[in-house]
Parts: sequence; structure tokens; C-alpha cells
Amino acid sequence: MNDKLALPVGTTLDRFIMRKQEAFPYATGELSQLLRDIALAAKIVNREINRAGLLDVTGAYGQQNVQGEDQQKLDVIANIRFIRALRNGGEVCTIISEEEDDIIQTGNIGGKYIVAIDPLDGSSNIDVNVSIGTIFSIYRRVSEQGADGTMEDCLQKGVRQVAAGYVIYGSSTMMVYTTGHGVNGFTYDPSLGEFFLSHPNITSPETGSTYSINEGSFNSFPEGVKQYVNYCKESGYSARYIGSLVADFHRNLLKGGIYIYPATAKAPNGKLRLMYECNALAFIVEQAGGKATNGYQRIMEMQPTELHQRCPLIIGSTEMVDKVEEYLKSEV
Ligand code: AHM
Ligand code: MG
Repeated sequence: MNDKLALPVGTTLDRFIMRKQEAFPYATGELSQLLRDIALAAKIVNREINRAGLLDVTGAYGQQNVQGEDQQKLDVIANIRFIRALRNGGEVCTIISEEEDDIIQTGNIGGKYIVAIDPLDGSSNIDVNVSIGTIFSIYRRVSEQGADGTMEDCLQKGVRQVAAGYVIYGSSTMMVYTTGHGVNGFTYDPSLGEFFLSHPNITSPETGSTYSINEGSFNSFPEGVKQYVNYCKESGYSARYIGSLVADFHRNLLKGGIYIYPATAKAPNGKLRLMYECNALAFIVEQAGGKATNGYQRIMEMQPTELHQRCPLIIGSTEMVDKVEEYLKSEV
């Protein structure tokens, strides 16, 4: 699954993207440019996040996003920054964003790509200086170039992603992405303004002993999930739940573990969104040797029917995800 072209730790993200592109003689370089656009926007958002406490940009913005949640100022800022970068880059015709009800046409009718993005995930953590993240998926449009992207371009299954990634704004800032040839992680050096390859060829441990789930909703979990959580406790596993999907996912990806956001009474279809949260992480986890399911179906094979569709998410080390599926199956 991993690239044949191994590049040393310390390679800059720009060079890494360029060298990978050179390995594909017919690549036009547009996807590479698009990834660089995202990295640039991530640096800008990182700067805003780092000074959030100082510049009074934290706190509610006074309006709600399409899911009826309070928007934070930084959500809005991140949304603007990413959209601007993608519009200016020219490779993307259409964007789906967690922060916008409808699809966003960039005006780049010659652009080949569609991007689905959660510009700033884990927004309840912004005001309290806890890790947050950006999540993105990239698809090739199915309609002809020369016009705006269509709904059909947007509602593609996760298996059609050409690239996906996330940025974690944590104790250090990292960008982790895949183009379907393994997963690589880059750490940002703010003094140089560059991302450097720090985690080449990330592989997810087969199993782990950490589980991440909001146990406050235990009473309304599906029976199989309740049983799995009890199994974790009996097994002496560690519970770790940051409440930032990217941060919980990232830890579990590196160390082994499972993240679960099941259907609950409050969120009957789960809380997370298929198009710009679940699919991207599913692509990454599978590329790293892990697994992502809604409990009954592989996430990346779900046919999206709505832009902001939600689905339950069970993601992480393969053996752990398999176990949850067994419990869910025995429920019926
Ligand atoms: P958001 O997109 O509004 O930030 O919501 C997504 C976040 C995830 O990052 C996190 O894992 C989850 O919501 C936490 O939700 P809950 O507080 O219900 O456990
Ligand atoms: Mg989100």
C-alpha cells in the first residue's frame, strides 16, 4: 500500500508533494497544487488559532450554522480562509463546507476537483485552548469541465476520493494526508513557516487499548455499543475522549484505539457528517491499515444523499472495529 518512493524525514511538504507527483508521469500537477493550497490555508488558520486568546477572536459569533449550532468566530475565519485559498488556487470548481448550507461554486469552471471540508472541527474546544482540526476530502468531478460543479459531483461515495487529510492544531500543528498510497504526516515548524515530514508511512496498530466515546450518552447507545463499552471496561482499557474528532482520531491512529460516535437519543443518525468528517478519516484509516464502518457498512461505500448527512462512525484499529461490529450483529 505504501509508496515505492520513500522520502526522508525532514523533507518539506512542498518537496514531498512535488516528488510524489513526479512519480506519476501523466499527472498534471493540479492535485499537487490543490494540496499545497490547503497547506497554505492551514498555516494561516494556524496563525489565527495561535493568537485566538489574544485577539478576541474566540467566542460565539452570534449566529448558527446549518446544523443549528453556535458558530465560533474562528469557524467563520477558517471557513473564509479555506474557501479563499481554494478559489484562488483555481483547481476546485465546487466546495462543500460544514459551515455553509449550499454548495459553494468557486467560479473556476475549468477546475477538475470537488472539495468537502470541515474548516474547523471540534469548535466547542476553541475557547478552552484544546486541540481542534480541519478535515478535507478531494474528489474528481464527474461532470464535464466548463461549467459549475453539480450535485452529482458532490454526492460521490467515499471510495471515489482521490485524496483526504486533516490538520491538527495541537501541541504542535500537523497535516496528515493520503492520496491512496499510504498515509504521511507533516509537522509544522512555525519559525520556518514549513511543514516537514515527521511521520512517514503511518500504519495503524492492529489493535489497541484505548476507546474514545462520549459515555455521557451511554443510556441511549445501541445495545451492541453498550456491550462493547462494557467489554472495554472489563478489559481494563483506557477511556480517552477529547471531544475533537481529529485529535481523538489522530491519537488512536498512532497508538492504536477506537473512536465511536454511535446513534444516540440526541443524535439518532449519529452526530458526525459523512461528506466532510467521516469519509476523509475513513480513507486515511484504511490507507493506514485500519477500518471505518457505520456498524453495518463500510463508511466509504455509503451512498450520500444529502450534503450534510450524518452517520454513526466506528473507526480505528481493525480488530477493535471488528469487535464492535460483532456485538452489533449479535444484537439482532
Ligand atoms: P463540530 O463539527 O460541531 O465541531 O462537531 C464535531 C465534534 C467532533 O469533533 C467531536 O468528536 C464530537 O463533535 C463531540 O461531540 P459530543 O460533544 O456530542 O461528544
Ligand atoms: Mg465538525
